[in-house]
Amino acid sequence: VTINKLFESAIQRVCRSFSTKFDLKKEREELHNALPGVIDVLAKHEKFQEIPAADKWMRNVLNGNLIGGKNMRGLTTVMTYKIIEKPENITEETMRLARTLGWCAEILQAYCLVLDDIADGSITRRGMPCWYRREDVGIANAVNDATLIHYSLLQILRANFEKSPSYVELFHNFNETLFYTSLGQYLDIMTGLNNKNYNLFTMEHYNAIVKHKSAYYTFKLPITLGMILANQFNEETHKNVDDISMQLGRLFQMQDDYIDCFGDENMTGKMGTDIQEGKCSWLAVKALQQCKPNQRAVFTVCYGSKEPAHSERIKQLYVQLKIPELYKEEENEYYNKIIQRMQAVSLNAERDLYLQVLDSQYGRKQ
Ligand code: DMA
Ligand code: MG
Ligand code: MG
Ligand code: MG
Repeated sequence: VTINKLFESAIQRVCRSFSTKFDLKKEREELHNALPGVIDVLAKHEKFQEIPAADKWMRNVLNGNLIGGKNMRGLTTVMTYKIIEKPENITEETMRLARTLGWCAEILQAYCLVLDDIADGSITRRGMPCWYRREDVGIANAVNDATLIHYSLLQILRANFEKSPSYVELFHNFNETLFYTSLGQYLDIMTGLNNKNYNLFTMEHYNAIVKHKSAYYTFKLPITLGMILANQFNEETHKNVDDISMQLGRLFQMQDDYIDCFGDENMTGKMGTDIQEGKCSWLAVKALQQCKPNQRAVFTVCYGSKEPAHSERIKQLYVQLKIPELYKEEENEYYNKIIQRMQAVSLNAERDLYLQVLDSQYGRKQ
């Protein structure tokens, strides 16, 4: 608790010195107000005259998968642009473009989540049934909807940036991010289907999973988008963005794994499935590091099983092994390490940006 408090006051001190303090609440509202306009460009497509029902369905798909989340990726995009851009260059139009790119990052996530929930056998997301489990959707639609969502992203990007010199670079970034995320999902899925062979559950393997499945699309993409829009994505910023995004991604996914097991469902809006699915989570890796042979035997029997009593047994084992305490410790250590890395950034605005992104993330329960 004292360590937590220490870090809290440290971040507050850092925050007070920000030259541009980003107002998350206000920006979230503005982001939301921009969504109908962002989606409207899709309706211009001639195909909707031929198939009018599809217009309504696509809006339904996008609204159903874009609303209700924290909009962290969208906000990070806008935050980056606003903090990095020279104040004299910020206009209503450039802010509209920043929010549009923010929504594109959110759309990329929506695409990933629709499929991730099917892959993970998840039940709820954002306090609702997962998209594939909704009565008016079902798995056949959901799989196809992923393609519709992906198309929307590319079309919105084209409608807004086709004539911009950065169109190709933006396009490339979305494409690469999707590729890296899918590589991460591949590692995540194949380790989950492990036939009780837990030799792969190492911290090195875990780091590779989370770097790919989480860090690129959650941090590197949104920050890169904001920097491209501000014309500030260059060799120097790239190195910082890359390093810091990977660290933030690691912290973020470690938290995601923790709340999958120990979080409050009313806060997270999602029921955990990592234990049942036999995922290579931070908790599982840490537990296997601490296990005595008899505990490892319990782990091997109960992990990756759909039996509720087995999941409970794993949670008990985590508590016995003091995994929550180890988690708090490592979270603080990691947080400290990231602050140190950020302090080494020489440009003031860029350093402020990273610290504010971290600030908007730390200690989350959702
Ligand atoms: C998230 O992994 C990664 C992607 C690419 C969606 P996860 O399955 O742990 O996410 P969640 O806990 O939100 O289902
Ligand atoms: Mg999942
Ligand atoms: Mg998953
Ligand atoms: Mg998770």
